[in-house]
Amino acid sequence: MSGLPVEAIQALSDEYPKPVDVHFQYGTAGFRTLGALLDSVLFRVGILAGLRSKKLDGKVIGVMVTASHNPEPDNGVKLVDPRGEMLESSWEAHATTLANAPDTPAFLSALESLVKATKIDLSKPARVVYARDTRPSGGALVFALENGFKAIGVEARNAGVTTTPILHYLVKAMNTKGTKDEYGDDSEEGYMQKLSGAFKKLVAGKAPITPLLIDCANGVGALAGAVLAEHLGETLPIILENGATTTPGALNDQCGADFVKTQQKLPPSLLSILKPGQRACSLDGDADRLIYFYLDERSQFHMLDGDKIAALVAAFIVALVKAAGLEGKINVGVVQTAYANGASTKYLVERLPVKCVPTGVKHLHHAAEHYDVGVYFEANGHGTVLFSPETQGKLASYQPLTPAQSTALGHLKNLVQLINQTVGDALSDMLLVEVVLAHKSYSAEEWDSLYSDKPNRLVKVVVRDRNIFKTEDAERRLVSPPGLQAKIEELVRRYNGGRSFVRPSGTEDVVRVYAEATVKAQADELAFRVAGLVYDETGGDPVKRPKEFL
Ligand code: G16
Repeated sequence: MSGLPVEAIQALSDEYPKPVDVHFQYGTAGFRTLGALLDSVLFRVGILAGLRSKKLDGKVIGVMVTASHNPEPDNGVKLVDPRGEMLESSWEAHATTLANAPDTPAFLSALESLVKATKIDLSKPARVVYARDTRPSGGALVFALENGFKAIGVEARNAGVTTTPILHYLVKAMNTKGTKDEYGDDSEEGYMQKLSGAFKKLVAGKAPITPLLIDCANGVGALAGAVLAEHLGETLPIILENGATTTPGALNDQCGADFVKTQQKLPPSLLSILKPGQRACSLDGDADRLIYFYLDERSQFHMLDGDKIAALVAAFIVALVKAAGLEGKINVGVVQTAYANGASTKYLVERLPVKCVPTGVKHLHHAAEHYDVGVYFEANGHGTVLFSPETQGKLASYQPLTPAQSTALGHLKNLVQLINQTVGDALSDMLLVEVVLAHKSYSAEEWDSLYSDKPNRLVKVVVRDRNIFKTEDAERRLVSPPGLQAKIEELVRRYNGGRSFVRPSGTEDVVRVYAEATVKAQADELAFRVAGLVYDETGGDPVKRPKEFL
């Protein structure tokens, strides 16, 4: 026996039986499915988080209860490692194994195997900080999680209802507290002060910023956004919209970053509110994604997605590095995924090193760590900028030769404070965008004109088993089901400027199809044709075949 508190675990575990016939998977962003199915998973994750902390000598682990952009009835949970980054991938498999143990004896035996295989010293302390978003199912799920903590003996801190990025910040702040690398005060107030303080320094002396409208997706971003707005005061006037956090069914419904990105249109609730030329942005349900948009003078909608944010920010940082006299000493690179618009990739590769990796923050984050300054953004608005520890050291010790170099160096140092480097953070990214726009005196329209997006379309296909879809080459090619990739390529060849790929979602039970072409109608047609291929190839019910699939 490994010394696990078997009786305590057993007694509580029996209260959280695993639903029969459900297979759980720790996917792109943890476990995610209908909230009503997740009690047993949350209890088990409570224990897993405790073990992860023990394995890491009592370092604080984070647990976030959220399903982010998914519909309100969904919920989910993800673990955060001590530096505020996503759970180490080898532990994702352990999480999946534990979640799928059919009953308490099997769960206990899986725990024993984990403790043995990973050589966990159970006498070590376990410390966890946890939070949840505003979903109605969150309270009960947190209760199950707390019982998991109780079963294994975790010193747990409840961070309440907050955004995913604030939880990541807290993990890093708690683990660096009192060290020379202290990330910030380990409280929401500390987070707000850090961001707003850096923002105020960065826009000092710039022309007053016009009001920014924020669509909060009726989620937790509305709560954090209101606090941030108070800290920012006049420096960034904010108008919060879609803040109905307690209205049943409102979360992510017809609003939020995922709606804007996938529908490529204004949330209906903003139709009579947004004025032509005014800047606006959407957060998602847990405020880790950001999409900007505006209406031109003819009231035409224009979207500025994660790719546009990457282009804006990367160019700004490159210019600052040069102005500081650090060109050649600090290299800036960009990380994207296959969803990046072809025009954005073209724009970026002409200026910087660019890498393409599979979907999922963890892949982008790790790739970005290889650059001195790594800018990573998914087209869906997820992203941040990482300054490597060596780069931060260089910035700290560098002696500028001129006042202009000194100013640029100061801006770079303040950016390090402004940007939440633990994970993509909609509020921090929004401040970053506002800083760049203020420095460049850009309107949303001028920013938009950096390059023109290629027309594109994203379609979801519901299939019987999305696990049969396997990809390679950073998800740009399918290797399974056999033969399907060749058919997709055959179709793509018929479209001018065509590009398309297919991959299984890691957060929803669907397969995603992306297509681009030179003309919008052709991008739509290509996407629906590929979706039709995917549907038919996988034996979809002909009666349920969506009529738009060609
Ligand atoms: C999560 C991940 C993102 C990913 C998105 C969609 O976002 O953190 O990296 O792009 O899911 O993933 P998939 O296409 O596999 O469903 P969020 O905002 O839902 O946590």
